[in-house]
Amino acid sequence: MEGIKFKTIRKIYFRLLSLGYSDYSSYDSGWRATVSGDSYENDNSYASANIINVGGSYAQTHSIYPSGDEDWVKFYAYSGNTYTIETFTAGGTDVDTVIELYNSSITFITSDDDNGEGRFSKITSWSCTSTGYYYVKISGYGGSSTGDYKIKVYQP
Ligand SMILES: [Ca+2]
Ligand SMILES: [Ca+2]
Ligand SMILES: [Ca+2]
Repeated sequence: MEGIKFKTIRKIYFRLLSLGYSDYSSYDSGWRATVSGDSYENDNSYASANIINVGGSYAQTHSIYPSGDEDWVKFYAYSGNTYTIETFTAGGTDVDTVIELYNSSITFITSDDDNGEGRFSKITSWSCTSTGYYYVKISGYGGSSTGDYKIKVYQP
């Protein structure tokens, strides 16, 4: 019986590996595994958005998992500056991202599906006209695509 349980754990563990997960903090040391996606969860609404600093070196690695997952990040932008918001491969299983940009009142500004590499999203040279926090919602295309991605916000 113990042997059967152990095999089940290893199967889930290797599934996580194959998805490119580098964070096993959600992995239950008991024989039940809890798959909960990336280490930034729960970030499924603007109210729980994580801050992402502006600059290519501040790229964050996330995943869209499970199916239907949404990730929200926010960045501080200054009026008069332009910003590029880009998702790109994390080296694992790529998700087909869709990104949406909102202002601090969660009013929709713009969105993109596939302007980045492959099926990744990129909002290029968005001009900020009001200083404050801006929110980015990242989801999987059609609400069904899952996998890993990186995101960065930078001044082009
Ligand atoms: Ca996620
Ligand atoms: Ca999420
Ligand atoms: Ca896409």
